[in-house]
Amino acid sequence: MRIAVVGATGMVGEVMLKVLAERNFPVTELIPVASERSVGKEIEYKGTKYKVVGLQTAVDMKADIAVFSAGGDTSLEWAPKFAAAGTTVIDNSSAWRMDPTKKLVVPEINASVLTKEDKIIANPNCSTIQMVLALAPLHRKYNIKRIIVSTYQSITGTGVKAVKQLENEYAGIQGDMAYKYPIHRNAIPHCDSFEDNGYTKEEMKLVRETQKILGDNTIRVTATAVRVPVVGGHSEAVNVEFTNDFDVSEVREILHNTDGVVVQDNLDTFTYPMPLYAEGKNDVFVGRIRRDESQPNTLNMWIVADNLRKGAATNTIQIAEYLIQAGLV
Ligand code: 2RA
Repeated sequence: MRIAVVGATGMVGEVMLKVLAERNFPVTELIPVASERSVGKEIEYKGTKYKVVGLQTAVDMKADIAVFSAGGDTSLEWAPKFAAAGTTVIDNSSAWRMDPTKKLVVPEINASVLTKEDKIIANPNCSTIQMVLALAPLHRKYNIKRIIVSTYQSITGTGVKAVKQLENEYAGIQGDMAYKYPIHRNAIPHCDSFEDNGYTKEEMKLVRETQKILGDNTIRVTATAVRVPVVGGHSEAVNVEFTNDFDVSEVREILHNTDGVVVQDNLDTFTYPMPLYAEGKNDVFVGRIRRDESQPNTLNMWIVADNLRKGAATNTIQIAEYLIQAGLV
C-alpha cells in the first residue's frame, strides 16, 4: 500500500507512523506530508529515511490511502483533492465528522458501514472513541437512554505547546501559553471553543458523535470536558441510564468480551484504569463499574485510554486495515 501520512511531523502524525510500524501495516511506499515549512525534513520509518513532501506533491503521488492529522482547515481544502486523485482519506480533524455524506467510524463498532465509494472517512474525536467503544455493546444489550460524561483530558490533546507550558510551569519558567490559565496544579473546564449554548465544541462532539456512531439520535448525552495536567491519556467518568435493567457482573463480562476493551476492576487490589498506565497502549480501559444507586437501570464506570493512540492514530490505522481486509482499497 502507498500510504501518505499528512501531518507526519505532528504529535498524532508521529504516533501514526509508530502504529503503522508496530502493526506491520503493508506499506510499499510511505509518503510523509507536512506544511511547506517542513518540506525536505527527514523522518525515519522502519530504519529508512524519507523526505517530507508538500501537499500538492503528495496528491500527485496518488497514494492508495492518506491518513490525515493536520487540522480542519487543511483537511477541508486538501482531503477532496486527495480523494479526486483516487486516494482514500481517513481524517482525524472534526472537519468531516458531522457531514451527513461522510462515515464516522470506530472499526469495532461500525466499520461495516464503509463502502468503496467512501473516499473521505472521518475518525471520531478521541474522547468520543474511548466512550463509545465501551458503551456500544451495552447499548445493544440494554438500550441507552441517557449518558452523563465528565472528561479529564490530557494536555497532549491540545498539542506540543501545552506540553511545553506544563514543563515550563513545573520548572517555574514563564513561557508561551497554550491555555489562558496555568495548567500545573489546575483543572481547566474549557476544551476547544464555546458554542452559543454554553457548552464547548469538545462537549458537543461527545453529544453529536456518539449519536452518529451508535446510529441513534434518541440517545441523550450531556458532557463536561475538563483539561487536567496529565500526559498519558484521557479519563472519563460515565453515568449511563438504560431502558432495561442489567446485572453488573454481566456488564463486566460483556466488556471483557469486547474487542479493544480491557476491564480493570478489582477494589480488593485497588485495580482501576489510570492514564499513567494507559499511555502507549492501544486498548480502552474500563473500571469502577458499579450500579448508580440513585436511579434505576443506571450504571457508573471509569474509562481511560491513550488519546493519541486509540483516540486518534490507532483508530485511524485500524480503519485503514479494515479497508484493505474488506477489499475497499
Ligand atoms: C483535545 N480531543 O483533547 C481534543 C483534540 N484532540 O483537545
